[in-house]
Amino acid sequence: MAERWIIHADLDAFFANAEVLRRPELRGRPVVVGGDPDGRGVVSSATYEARARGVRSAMPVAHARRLCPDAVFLRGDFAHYGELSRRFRAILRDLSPTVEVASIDEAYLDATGLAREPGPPTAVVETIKARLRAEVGLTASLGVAPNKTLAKIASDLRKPDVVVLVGQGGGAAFLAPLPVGRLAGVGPKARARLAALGIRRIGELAAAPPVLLREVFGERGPALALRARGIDDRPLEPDTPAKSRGHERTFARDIGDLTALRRALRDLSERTAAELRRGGLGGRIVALKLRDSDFRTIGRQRACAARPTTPGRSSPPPRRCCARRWPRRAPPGSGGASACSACGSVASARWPASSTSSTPPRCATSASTARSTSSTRASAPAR
Ligand code: TTP
Ligand code: MG
Ligand code: MG
Repeated sequence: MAERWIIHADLDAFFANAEVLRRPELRGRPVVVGGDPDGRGVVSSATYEARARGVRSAMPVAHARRLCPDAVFLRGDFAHYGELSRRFRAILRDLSPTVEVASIDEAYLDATGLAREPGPPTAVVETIKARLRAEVGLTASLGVAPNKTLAKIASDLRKPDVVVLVGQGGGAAFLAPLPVGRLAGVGPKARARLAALGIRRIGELAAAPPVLLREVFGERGPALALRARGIDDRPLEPDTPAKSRGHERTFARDIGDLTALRRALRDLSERTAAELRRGGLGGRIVALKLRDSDFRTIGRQRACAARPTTPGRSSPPPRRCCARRWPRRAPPGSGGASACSACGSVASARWPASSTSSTPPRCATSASTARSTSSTRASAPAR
């Protein structure tokens, strides 16, 4: 059987480098893309020159400004990034019929059988890098490995502008020394629990008794144990629709007034619902995210009875479902937010309520990254 080769490509400092691309005078300078530099937005992306000074994604822009006062701060231009992302994906699709888009700047490509001789698909890798430079003007880091887990971790390991190869059968040894947090699905809470058990590296996780992993990760334990050993036979899922839609807003000043927060929540919910309607989508789970002035984030989510996102009905679910579980007193600086859901099969079947069409709705094709004071989000589509 042909050796399986998966390439994971992730553009380097995407939004920030996209800005440098159209303003060559910024090349070599620290550039930060995020919310209002004089306000309270968060950093979306920073060039590696800015990162060398400690600037990181999701950091408050004000903090980034303190670390790197001479950086060029820019607001995002999503139309520009969307066009570059489209060109990036087109190159990958030219090279393989099986491409899974994972986010605006990353995708997996199945390169199995594309190499002329046994061994890694070197020519495909070189073509991706060369075409990206020539046709998009950007660099990416590539992970080349026998499966998705390994390729994804490899692409992120030594950014920017590198290719990291994990050979056939080399997965376990490659992963063993890495911190457990590198594995998808091992978040801060799981990391803390594992650390308490003396497990910090992926190799230690791979060797942990199954019963212990089940205790920490529940049903996901066995799958995670396999991944920790470098085993992952998940196929690529080309054209997977995004699982959620949402909106968020960072307020220019702290808001502790619940009425104002509810108004903002309604506005965000309406925008999310309008977007779902435009796409012929429905939703089932409503999620609310609120961040306070100390940048602590609180999240709540709840499945609602299936309902179409008609104008009259789009706003109530977030409040009814989520407000109940909200902290009694909104913390100062908070922004309300919410809403997400997905066209789970029940919701899909009922959408749109007035339609005579028996075709289930099409699901979202992209989702924004939620990262700020408040957000609304709809998730979980099924075709
Ligand atoms: P990433 O690939 O995570 O980050 P990056 O491309 O800026 O940097 P690198 O890959 O070299 O580490 O995300 C891609 C883009 O998505 C990023 O340029 C901006 C946007 N983004 C956000 O808006 N919010 C976020 O929290 C993250 C992580 C990314
Ligand atoms: Mg990137
Ligand atoms: Mg990325």
